[in-house]
Amino acid sequence: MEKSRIDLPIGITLDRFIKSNQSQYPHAAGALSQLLRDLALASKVVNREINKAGLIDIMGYVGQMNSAGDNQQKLDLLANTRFTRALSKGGEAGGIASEETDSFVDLHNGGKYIVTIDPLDGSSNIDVNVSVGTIFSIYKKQSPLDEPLVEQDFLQKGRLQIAAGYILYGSSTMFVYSTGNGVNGFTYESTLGEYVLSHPDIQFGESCSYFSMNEALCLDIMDQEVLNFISFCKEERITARYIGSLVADFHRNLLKGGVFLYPRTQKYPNGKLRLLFESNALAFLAEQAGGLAISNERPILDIQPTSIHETAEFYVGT
Ligand code: AHM
Ligand code: MG
Repeated sequence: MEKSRIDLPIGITLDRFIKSNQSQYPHAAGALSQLLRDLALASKVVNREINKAGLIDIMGYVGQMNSAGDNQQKLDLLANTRFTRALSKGGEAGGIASEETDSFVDLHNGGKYIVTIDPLDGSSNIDVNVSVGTIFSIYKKQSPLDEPLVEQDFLQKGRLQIAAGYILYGSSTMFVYSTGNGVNGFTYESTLGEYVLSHPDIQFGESCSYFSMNEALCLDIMDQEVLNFISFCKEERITARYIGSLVADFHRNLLKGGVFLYPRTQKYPNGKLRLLFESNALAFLAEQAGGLAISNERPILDIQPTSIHETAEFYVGT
């Protein structure tokens, strides 16, 4: 049977995998493990809601916008509620910052970890039965544990992530994460209600099979180098694939080899994707999988964020 990097067989459940990982660190108290389990549990609930979205009245817009100016969908808010509730009940996260809320939430429990999350990414695909995802990052709280959370606790370089991952709600549902020791992917087995290890020690393919970007933006792209790169991809006959759901686009490129681009445009002069909620988590996974993630010609993980909803141009892949 195939083995993962920490020598666990395909088919092992996420719970057992997390436990085995923890046992490699004798002084670990289990808080991170519990946090990961809380995220997995919430994702199962969200997965259930997404699967029945066409049958009950949870599709469509709420009629309000989030801080980035995106129209909020009912499922965006539902996912936000589910993850926030799971994390606050779980008690291991001291605070949460979500793409769907203006500011962070202090859970006032002395928890040593904080979570940044995009509860449901790919909003434009929610109502049309196309893959969407959840993206999360876990950091250590920087201020003293007995003091209230401050914004600065969330403004950490991506390099300081303790763990990061995503859940892809696609033709199957997957939980893919890393604690800095490789990337492992788990597929949801709905009859068991468990994630099981299906993609151990994921590495980017060496060749670049795909390039992914919204080509309708080409007339608005602000950097000639990006246009040159797109021309290069076309000259090399690299196949274009763009879903418009970051998790799904990233996942395909991770497994098959490819590059995702969201450059600076006239509409989004600093790029569209959020550093804390989207790019940093995927950059962490990309580096763990032997790929690269850059912004403004440097590793995106080295950017010092200055605000919670900050965006950055984003190039990630093989
Ligand atoms: P969202 O957080 O409002 O869903 O927006 C993020 C999404 C990403 O999933 C995707 O890569 C990108 O926006 C698509 O943007 P565009 O429609 O400009 O191509
Ligand atoms: Mg998003």
